Amino acid sequence: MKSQEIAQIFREIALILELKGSNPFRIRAYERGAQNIENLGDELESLSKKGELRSLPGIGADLAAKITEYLTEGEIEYYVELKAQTPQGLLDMLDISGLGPKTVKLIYDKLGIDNIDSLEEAAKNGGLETLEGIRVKTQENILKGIELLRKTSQRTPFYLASDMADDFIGELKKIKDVKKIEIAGSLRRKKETVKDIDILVAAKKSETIMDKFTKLEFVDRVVAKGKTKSSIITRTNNIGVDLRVVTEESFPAALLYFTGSKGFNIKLRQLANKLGFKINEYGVFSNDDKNKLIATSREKNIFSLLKLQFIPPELREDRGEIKSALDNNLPKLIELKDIKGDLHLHSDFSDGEDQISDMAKAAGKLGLEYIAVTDHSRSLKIANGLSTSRMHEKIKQLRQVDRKLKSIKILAGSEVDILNSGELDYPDSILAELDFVIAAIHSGFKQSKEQLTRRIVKACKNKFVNAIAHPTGILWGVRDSYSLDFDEILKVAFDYNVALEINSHPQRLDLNDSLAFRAKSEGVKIVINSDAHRREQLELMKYGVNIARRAWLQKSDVINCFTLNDLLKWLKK
Ligand code: DGT
Ligand code: CA
Repeated sequence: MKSQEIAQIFREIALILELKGSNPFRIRAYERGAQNIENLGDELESLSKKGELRSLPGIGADLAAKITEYLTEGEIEYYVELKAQTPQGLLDMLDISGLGPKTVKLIYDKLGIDNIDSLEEAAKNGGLETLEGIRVKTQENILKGIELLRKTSQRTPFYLASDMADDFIGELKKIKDVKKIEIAGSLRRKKETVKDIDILVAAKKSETIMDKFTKLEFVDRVVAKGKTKSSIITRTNNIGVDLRVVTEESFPAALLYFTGSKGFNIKLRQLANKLGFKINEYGVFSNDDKNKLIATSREKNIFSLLKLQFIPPELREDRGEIKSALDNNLPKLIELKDIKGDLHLHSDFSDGEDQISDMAKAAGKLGLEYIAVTDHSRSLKIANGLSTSRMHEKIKQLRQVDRKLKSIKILAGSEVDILNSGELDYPDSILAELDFVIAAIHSGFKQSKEQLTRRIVKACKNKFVNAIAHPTGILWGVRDSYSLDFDEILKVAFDYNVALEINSHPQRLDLNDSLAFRAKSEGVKIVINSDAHRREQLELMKYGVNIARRAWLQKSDVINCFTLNDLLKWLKK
């Protein structure tokens, strides 16, 4: 999406300007510009063509010209120059979570530190403490931020890679020689994060395809260019993309092979051997006559040949899926269309952007039968949490809207903070008025495993709590999950009939697949929610469903796949 690419560039410009100590109004202008265009999609291009960019809030002549420059030239010269004037190491330092441009500037100006390695050394030796405003705690946080950055910079979150892959597929499909094209690798398996994007093409000849691939506008640099495989790095987000071109005959076996995972491939090959076949990336061969290729036109034919149920890519992780497929016992995995409601979303009563009625109508358009509007509770001041009196006002308004809208049921809910004591942020008298209560930790992330576990356990025991939101607190690139005694949490969730959430926000995806799998095997129910803060974000649900599929979940495992009646019955238990 061009609008998102430009928004990202504007944000970087703002950061670099801040590093340079430029005029705050100018900095703010780029930040505002980024905010106002990032969700426009194709609308941005049509406005640019009509010369109407300046009708957008926050877009003056200067920013409008830069948007048009990017749309026509694929580059913004001012940005290129700014970057060239700034040491790369300083730009890298800006990627450290919790380290803002003001501090980077301070460290650079006073100590001359202009790269992450030197920063790490200085922080370890306490060398930053000489600076005003930098405390021992700040140094520790910088070191943690560096560690997190090193860990996350190797991988890309699914949603970014998936959008990027769609852009590549869209362009590659236009090439006449391309007979078949599929995404492979961890992206096809819908992993939360991927190392790179693997794309597989079937064609007779590969030269023109490789030429065009390596010259696409999304390409920053070419790492390798060959006849069967080429690799590039993308301009946005630095994602690696591998393109492999194979013959049409080999395509099904190659797709199977390059989808992986490696562990799954090994097990599958062993099974094939036992049955008298050899499979590799070129095809399926009979073992007695090595050169005899067994024709397969589709990947699923290979599974039939091996007398296996088709194993969806999401399950190919060597977690017992081959054995289940042999026994004809694979779960019927949940699909997006099985989701009947969304039980965690926000309205403008707290920190959402849209009114209750707009959220409800948008959810109805997506085919949902019910929603719970779960605004934040009173202690969460930064998210405009509701005081008890505003909560009463909200419930009243919500019931009115619900009576008017016939197409969808609106439940009164709250995302209630679990306080440090493990008590909830509202008295029982308020909780009793709500249809759905999802409890969450939003503070004290650095407490011990015992403390955090105790808080969640205590919340589960509250009779009004129906679910726990984003149970491990992970936020991609910002913070790791906190440590919890998950066995204990599963036990109490089961005993007290509390569902655990798979939060679909693409930076959360929490529970992850292996924890959700464990929850299912302990009989604990799951709820998959969008956590939308505006209408469009209701569509994030698909990312949560991906995780649920990787966790072997069926619709019976997930409470928001229930009909409204069944859900209400479940909530009463
Ligand atoms: P990642 O790390 O997120 O990119 O994960 P994958 O699974 O996409 O890994 P990648 O890109 O290294 O390789 C793509 C697929 O190719 C992998 O899932 C299975 C297959 N593959 C790669 N290397 C090997 C190998 O050494 N042995 C086998 N059996 N398969 C391999
Ligand atoms: Ca890969």
